This record gives sequence, structure tokens and C-alpha cells, in this order.
Amino acid sequence: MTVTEDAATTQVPGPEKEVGKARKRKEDARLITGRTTWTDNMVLPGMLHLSVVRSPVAHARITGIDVSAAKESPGVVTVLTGRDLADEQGSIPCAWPVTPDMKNPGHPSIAVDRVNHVGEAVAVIVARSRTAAADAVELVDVDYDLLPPVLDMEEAVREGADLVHDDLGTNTSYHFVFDAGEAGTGGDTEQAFADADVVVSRRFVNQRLIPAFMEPRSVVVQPQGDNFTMWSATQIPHVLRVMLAMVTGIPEHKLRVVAPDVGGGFGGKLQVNPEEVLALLIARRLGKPVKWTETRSESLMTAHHGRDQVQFIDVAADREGNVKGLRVRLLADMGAYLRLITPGVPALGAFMFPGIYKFPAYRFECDGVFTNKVPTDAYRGAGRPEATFAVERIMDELAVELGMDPLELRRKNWIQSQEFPFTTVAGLEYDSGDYDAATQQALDLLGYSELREEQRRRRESNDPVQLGIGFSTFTEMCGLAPSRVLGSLSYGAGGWESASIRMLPTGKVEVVTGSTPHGQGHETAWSQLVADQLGVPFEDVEVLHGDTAVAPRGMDTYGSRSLVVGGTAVVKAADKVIAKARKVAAHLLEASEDDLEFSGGKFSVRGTPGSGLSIQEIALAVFAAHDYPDDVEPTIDADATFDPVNFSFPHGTHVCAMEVDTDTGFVKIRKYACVDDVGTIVNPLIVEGQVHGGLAQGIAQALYEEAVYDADGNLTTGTFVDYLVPSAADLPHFDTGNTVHVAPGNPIGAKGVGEAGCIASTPAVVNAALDAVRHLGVSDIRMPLTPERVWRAIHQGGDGG
Ligand code: MCN
Repeated sequence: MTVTEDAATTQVPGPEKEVGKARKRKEDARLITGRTTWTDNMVLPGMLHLSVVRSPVAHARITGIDVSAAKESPGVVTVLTGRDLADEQGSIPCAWPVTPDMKNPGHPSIAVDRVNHVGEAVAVIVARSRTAAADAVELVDVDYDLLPPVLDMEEAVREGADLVHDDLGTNTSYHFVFDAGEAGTGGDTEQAFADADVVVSRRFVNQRLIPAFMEPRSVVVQPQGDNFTMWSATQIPHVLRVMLAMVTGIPEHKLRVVAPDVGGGFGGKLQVNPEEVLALLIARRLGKPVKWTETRSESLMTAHHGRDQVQFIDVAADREGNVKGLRVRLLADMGAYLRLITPGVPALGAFMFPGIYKFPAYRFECDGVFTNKVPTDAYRGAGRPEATFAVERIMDELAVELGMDPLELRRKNWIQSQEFPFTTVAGLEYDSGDYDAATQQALDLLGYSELREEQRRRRESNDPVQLGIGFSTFTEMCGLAPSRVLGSLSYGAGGWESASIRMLPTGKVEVVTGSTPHGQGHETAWSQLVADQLGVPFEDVEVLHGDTAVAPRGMDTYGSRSLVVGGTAVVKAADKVIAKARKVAAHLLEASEDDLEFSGGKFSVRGTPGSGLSIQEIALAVFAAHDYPDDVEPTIDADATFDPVNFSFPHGTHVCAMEVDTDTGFVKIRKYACVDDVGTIVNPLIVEGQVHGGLAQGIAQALYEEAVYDADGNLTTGTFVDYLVPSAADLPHFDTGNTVHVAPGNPIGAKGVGEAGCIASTPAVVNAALDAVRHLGVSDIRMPLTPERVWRAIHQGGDGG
């Protein structure tokens, strides 16, 4: 990894500082060796096990359920159906109504009289062991009266189409429009297109993906009288507690939710799962602890999916390559129901389609469409990868149309470094950056000129293996907050974050954070922040999270928000600790507060730096508190919240060099270089790891992964044999670098990194493959770029799909 810094805009941490150190993650030893408590490891006395009977059909009326044989099965305690739970199950919440008239059919945790996708719960077995529960699933006999499945979005919106929910009278949940002309952030889009010299139009398919987190979903519920504790492999214990209280009627103060160590989520655990509701209802009904852990095939088939859009995108420009307008129309597959933020995912993308370019006019329209498939929702990037893919692909197509170099076209149209802060045509205020600097560094890392030369040689010699180079120059809105925006879009969640710092008498520090890591390394990064602020050793800091009884306030982890929002709350709490400790230090040192300076963790009287009291000594002194005046409290603990006024906007340039074997259709990433700007970097090792993980997922969308349904609505990619998650061996070496432009919106100066690699990489890879074979008449290849699709596109035309 390389880092370049722009002296005018960067904050370079000193060598003695923790921030900026490539610390190995303190949590990793226990995570990697499994010496921790994953939810499924938990065993409680008298605990019962749940197994879910799931619909094998996509769309049907339930005409009868016979559970008698299952009830007789050895070890089975009871079997419950949707009818048994109808009065108490409520509806799984959707917290993001994108339009006032959005149609929401409601989502039962367990189907009562109708199923709308394969895998929907129709009965729950409660048994003394997991195997007894699983065996009895086979004995439940359900009669289905089949209805035609609605599986294709473009069919679903046609006049007279079969309906997923006939009581709604339509398959369209909502029609969301953002028009920059009407919003006052841009000109008249139709006029811009009418006046343009060149218009390029494309239809892209952004295929359905499965989050495929490492640890399957799991939930344990323990009832104690009318109190309940739930352990769940969730990203959102705080939001979940609020939502479960609303859905089940269990008072919030009687419900504690704990996310122990969680093995990945990627947005897939940003959800209120039907099984969490069912576990709670059944534990309440039986007065016994219960556990549900999904199998891997249940996970692929029923945990929410991501992406799944058909994108119609038009770009208008003049002959010189100045972009004049952007028009986007989306069909976004909601699946059968609206889950926590299903409708909001494409709506979030609405603000990112213009990318880093100065489009003077922009119009976005999106239809959220119901189909008989598992619902979609957040998956790493949630709306932003889809938008970035479309704009970065169409910029290449425009360059071809104009006969321009794709990078030159981008340069001509992107925001210049001196123009920040820049308000885009979508109304966002981009904070800081330098797209030229990141691009230059990425080209150097790639060895751009030599590869272009090799491309020319291969083309001239008609080599069966052709070489292409693809770009993605991207930005994203992350650091999800501010509440002033999010709180008005959704109900149930704003965008602030909270932290508490407890100074223990022996000088050790407990940091309580509302951010809930599930693989991001917050314990390490937060310790680095606190070590610097308070001047205490990194090792003396412990970070507590994920338990609503320990960390009562929080908005959890998603949208690359934790450092920018949660980390800042930690810094602010540390500042309050220092302010409180200053009072105590003044009293103990018999000096005025104004005469004290705080440096390297120590208060000393100005002019006598050798003497004084460390903040850790003060923590012990307040424990005794024997001679304090009334206005000095016997604690220096502090709480803080942070709610920024804007998102943060990391950016970067990703460049992929790709070999395409024109005889076989096999593609191979020859080299991948990327330079990301995530503002101040707290931990370079974590940042590089986050970029690597994101790249793996973005490249997987380009080359390997797709959730495929057959004509009856069965998921045909329901195992890891068919759903191709790449391993490290399938991925190239990554050459990564950073430029650093401090984010003005938070005192750390950081921007989020958790989704960057995933958002940026997909179009770079597809653009590279197309660049390799465009001279053979190929102008699109549908993702994922399987050898068969690539071969077909080269030899039979079309997008190979
Ligand atoms: N960081 C840093 N310097 C920066 C930015 C971030 O050192 N300038 C560090 C942070 O301190 C934190 C990590 O990088 O340790 C990620 O920070 P951030 O960008 O704030 O993202 P979040 O912690 O909010 O994580 C959410 C993000 C998302 S949205 C998905 S999806 C995702 C991701 O993180 N899912 C993950 N990374 C994942 N990593 C793992 N292992 N597992 C997942 O499920």
C-alpha cells in the first residue's frame, strides 16, 4: 500500500500517535480461533430448538396444514402454524416509506393462508434437540393451491400481469421520482436531451446477489418472567430491540438484545428477521428458552438478497465530450415483501447516479416491483454500487460514441479539486477530494502505459488472448447519518451515534459504543482513538458493544458510518472526560483550571511539565473522593453523542487490466490497482483489509455471483456449489494506495471505507473486459461474466446473456 499526502489538506499523524498506526486487530485472535461466543454456541438449561417448515412453491394459497405426524415425532414439543400465531405475530416492519402512497402488503413472520416465495415459513417445529426438530419438518403436510408465480420485473409491470398481492391491484409498490429541475439543483433534463449533439442509451441488468455472510443467522431467546433476553447474530441490536418491541408488543424495557461476536453481515444482517420474531413469540408462549440457527441452504434461500435492478440510462453530451444531462429509469425488484429498508435501497442510489461528474441536468425514476422471490434489501453499498455501475459503464459507452479516451472524457467532466465543497445535481454537497491525484497514482500503480502498449501488440497480432483496461472513478455517500436527513426519510431510526467512556479506578478505560461491529475491527480502532485523546496506553482500553443492557443507546453498524459517526462520539466523550478530570486535577494540584495543561495523558501546571497527575491517577483519586468541594463530582466518566450535518464522500480510482481468451471466453484479472481517499486513516491495516474484502465482493458481482430463479420460482443457486463466492485463490493481488483529503465534517477527518471496494470494483472489471473485446464488435456483456456469456458475446453477438 502507498499513501500520498497533499500538504495543504492533510493531517499527518505523528509517529508517537496511535491514529495512523497499522495495529493488528486486538479482537482477531478470539475471532479467528473461535474462542468466543457465537450465538449458536449458546446452550441454556431446558433450551428448545426451532426448525422452520418452508414453502416449496413460490405462489400459492394454503388450503390445509396437517401437523399431526410431526407432533408425534420423537422429541417434538409442539408444532405451530401461522394460524396459531396469527393474533400475536404482527407484521415485519418496513421503516423506509419512500413515497407517501407506497403500497406495503405487510409481512407476516409466518404465512397464514398464502405463500409468496419459496422458503417462506409455514410452520415451526419446537423440539428438544436440533435434529429432532429438523426430522419433524419432513412430516408436516401442507396443501397448496398453486397460483402463477410472478418472477420477471419487466413482465410484472405490464398491463394485465398476474399479481403477487391481488388485493393491491398492482405489482408496483411505489414510483419514486427525483427531478433536478423541479428540485432546483439542475436544469431541465428534457431540454438538455433535446439540445444535445450525442445521446447514448443503455439497458443494464444489475443482477440479484446473496450476502453470503460467514456465520449463518442464529437467535436464542431466554424468557425470565415477563423479561426477555435475545442473543442474535445481528448487525443492529439497538434498532432490532425497538422494532421487536413494536411488532410483538413486548415492552421495550422488558427486552434486552445482545449481538455477541458476529461473523459478518454485509448488510444481510441489517434486518428484522421473521425467525427472530417467531423465537420471541414462542419463548413467550412456552416460557422456555429457544434457539433457531439456519442451515446454509436456508440462509441462501431466505435471508434477504441484494441488488436486482434493470437500469435504463441515457446520457446526453456535446461533440466535445461535455456531459449535458443524465436520465435514469429503474425497475427495482422488491421480492415478495418490503423488509426493513427494501424500498429505500434504490432510492438511496438515486443520489449517486451522477457520480463524480458535473451533470447540469438529471432526472431519476424508479418503480419498486413485487415479484414472488425472496425480498431484497441492503447488501454492501446498498443502492450505491448499482448507481456507480451504471454511470461508470455509460461513461465508457459515451467515450466510444465520441471516439474519446475514456479517461479523458472522465477528466473533462469530473469535479476539480478546487471546486470542493461541491453541490451536485442530485443536491448532495461533496466534501473534499482530488480525483486527478487519485487517478494519477492508480495509473502509476497499474503500470498503465506498458499495459496499453501490450494491448496494442496483442490486438495487432490477433492474439487469441486480448487485453483490456477498465476504469471506475467513483465516490459514494456514506457515514450514514445525519438524523436531519435519515430521520425524515424513515421512521424508527435517525443517524446519530453514542459513546460512553468509563474511567475505572485502576486507570483502565472502558469504552461503550453504540456501533456494533461484525468484522470491522472497531475494538482496535476505537482503542487507538481513545489512546490518543486520553494519552493512555492502547492496551489499557477495552471496547464494549452490542448489548442493549451494556450499551443502551446506539444506531449500529451499516452504511460505512461507524468511524465517522460512532468514532466521533468516542472522541467527544473523551474530550468530556478530560474536561471533568481537569476540575479534579485543579483541586488536587491546588491550581486554577486555566493554569493547567493536558499533554501526553498528564495534567501539569503550566511551566512545570515534569510534575503533575496523569488522567489514570485522577481516575483512582476520584474513587476515594474524600476531600472534594461540592462542585467536583466523584466521577470523570462521560457520555457523548454525535450527529453530523452531512454524509462523508470517500472517492477513488480503480483500474483493472483484464485478459480475455477469445477462444474459450475465460477472463483473468491480470492486474488490479486502486487508490482510495477515505480522509484521515485511523488504522491503515484495517483500511486495506476493508478495501480487499470490498474488492472481493465487487469482483464477485462482475465475474461470479448471481442468484438465479427457475421458471417456477425455485432458487437454483441455493448452495455454494452453484452460487460462486470466490475464495482468495480466485482473486488477483491488489495494488492499493491512498490519497488523504481530510473530511471537514468530523473532528477525526475520516470518511467511511467499509463499502468502497465493493462499490468501485464491479464497473472497473466489466469495463476492462469490454475494452479487451470491443474491437470484435462487443459492446456489452451481462454480469456475471461467465466464460459462456463472454464466448457468446464474442461469437454470437448481444450481451451473451
Ligand atoms: N477505518 C479507518 N480509517 C478510515 C475509515 C475507516 O481506520 N478513514 C476503519 C474503522 O475504524 C473501522 C473500519 O475501518 O474499523 C470500517 O469503518 P467504516 O468505514 O466506518 O465502516 P463500518 O465500521 O460502519 O462498517 C460497515 C461496513 C459495511 S456498510 C459493510 S456492508 C461491511 C463492511 O463494513 N460489512 C462487513 N465491512 C465488513 N467487514 C467484515 N469483516 N464483515 C462485514 O460484514
